[in-house]
Amino acid sequence: MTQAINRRTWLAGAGVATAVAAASVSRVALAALPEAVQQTSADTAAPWTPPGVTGAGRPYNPVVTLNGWTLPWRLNNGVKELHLVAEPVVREMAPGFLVNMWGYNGQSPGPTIEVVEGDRVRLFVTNRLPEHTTIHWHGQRLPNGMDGVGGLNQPAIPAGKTFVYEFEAKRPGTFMYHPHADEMTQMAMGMMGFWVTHPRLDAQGRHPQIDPVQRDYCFLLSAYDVEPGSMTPQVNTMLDQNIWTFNSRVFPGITPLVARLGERVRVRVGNLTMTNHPIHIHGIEFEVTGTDGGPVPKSARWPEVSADIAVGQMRQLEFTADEPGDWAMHCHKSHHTMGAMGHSVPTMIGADHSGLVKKLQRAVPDYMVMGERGMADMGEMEMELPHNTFPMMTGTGPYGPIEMGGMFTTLKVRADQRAGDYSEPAPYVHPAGTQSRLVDAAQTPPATRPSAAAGQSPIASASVRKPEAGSGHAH
Ligand SMILES: [Cu+2]
Repeated sequence: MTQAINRRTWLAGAGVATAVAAASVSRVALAALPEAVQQTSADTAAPWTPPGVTGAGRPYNPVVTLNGWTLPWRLNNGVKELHLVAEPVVREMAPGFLVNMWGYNGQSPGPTIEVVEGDRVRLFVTNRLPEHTTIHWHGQRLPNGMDGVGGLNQPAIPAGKTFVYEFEAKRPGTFMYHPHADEMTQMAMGMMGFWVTHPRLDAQGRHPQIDPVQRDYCFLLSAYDVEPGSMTPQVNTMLDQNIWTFNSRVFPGITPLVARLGERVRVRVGNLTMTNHPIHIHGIEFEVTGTDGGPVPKSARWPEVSADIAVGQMRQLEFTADEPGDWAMHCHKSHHTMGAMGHSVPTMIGADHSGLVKKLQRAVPDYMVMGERGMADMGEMEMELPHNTFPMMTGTGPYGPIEMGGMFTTLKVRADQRAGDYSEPAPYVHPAGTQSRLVDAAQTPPATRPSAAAGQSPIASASVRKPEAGSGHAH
C-alpha cells in the first residue's frame, strides 16, 4: 500500500502522464528513475558545474569534496532528481589500505548533493544492503514524513526496494545525510554524505549573510575500528576507534586544500564520529560563518584558529588565504593524527633496553625496540606491518617524515596558483631568511640535567617528603 502511494506521488510529481494505465505503471516507473551515477575512485573529483541553469543563485560556485564527488542531478519539470543507492563498497582509505564499507553509489562517504535554496528536490533511494535502511536529511526544513527516521516517520526501506523522498531545499547552508535505521552499524560502516544548499542571491548577486568565496571545500569527519590486518570495521566499538579520517581517508591520502594568494576560502566540516574534533588551521585566522542551523549573523562572529566540532555538528570556516606556504590543517587531538598502530603501545621513554634486545630477538627474530627516545622513530621506520593497514605515523615532506597518519592534511597557498586550479603545487619554497634553521653547535649550551639518552631518568633520585604533623592548613 505504502509503495503504491509513493509510486503515484512521484509519478504525478515527475510530470509523467497521469493517464498511464495502471498495469504499465511499474514498468514506466522503473524506466523513469534517474541514473544512479557511480564513482569507484577515492580521488577528489573536479567541481561539478550543473548544465546551463540560470536565475537567482545560478550559476553558483560549486564545492570541492575532499576525496569525494558531487552527484549529478537531472531536471524533470523543474524538479531536481537524484538517485542514491545504499550498497556495500570498498573504500581505499590510504594507498593500498582497502576497507569493506557500506556507502552510496560506489563510495563511502556517499556523493555530495548540491542544490540551490528554493529548489524542489526528489531523491530516489535504492537499498542494496543486506538489511533495511532509511535516509535522514540532517538539518533540513522539510515535511515530517520526509525526515527519514525509520519507524517514526516512515517504514524502513526493505532490502532490494526503492523509496522516494521529495522536499524543497528551504534553507541555504551546510547539511549532511545518514541513515536513521540500525544507525550504530550503518554509520560505523560508513553510511553518510554531505549536502550543500547554495544561497538564492538578490539582483546584485548578493546574500545578506553569505559572502561569495573563490574556493569552497567540504568533508565529513568519520572514525572506524579496523584491526590491523583485517578489512571490515568492528561496528560495536563505541569510543576506541583506531582510524580517524577526513571523508574516510587518512593522511597522506587526503587531498590538500589549495588556494591562490588572497582568495576567500570556505571549509565546511561535519562530524559523524563519536567524539569532538578541534579542527585547527595553521597560518590564518578564520571565522565560523555558519552551522547546520544556518548562517551566523556577522555581528556574532569572532576570529579563531581552531573550531571544536561536536558530534553531529557542522561548521563553515571562512578565511582569506593571505599567507603563502604549506600550512598544516588537522584535528588537534594528537591521537587523531595517528594511525592504527599508535594505541595500546607501552610508554618506553627513559627505559633502558641495553642487553635485552639480543635476548628477545633469539625468541622473536623481528623484535625491535620502540619508544625509548619517544615515538618519532616510527615516522621513518620501515617496520613490517600486518597485511592491509597503514603506518602509525606517515607522510613525507621536503624535510623528512611528517609523522602524521589520520585527520591531517595541508592548505597550500600560492601567488601563482591559477583561479579555479585545484592541482597540487610543488612544495613551498621559503624566501631567504624566512625558515627556521640549525644554530651553530658552539652556541648550544651544555646539558645541566641528566639526559634520558644516558639511561638515567631525571626523576630517578626524587624522594617523597611526607607532610609533618601540624604543617597543614586548617580549613
Ligand atoms: Cu579529532
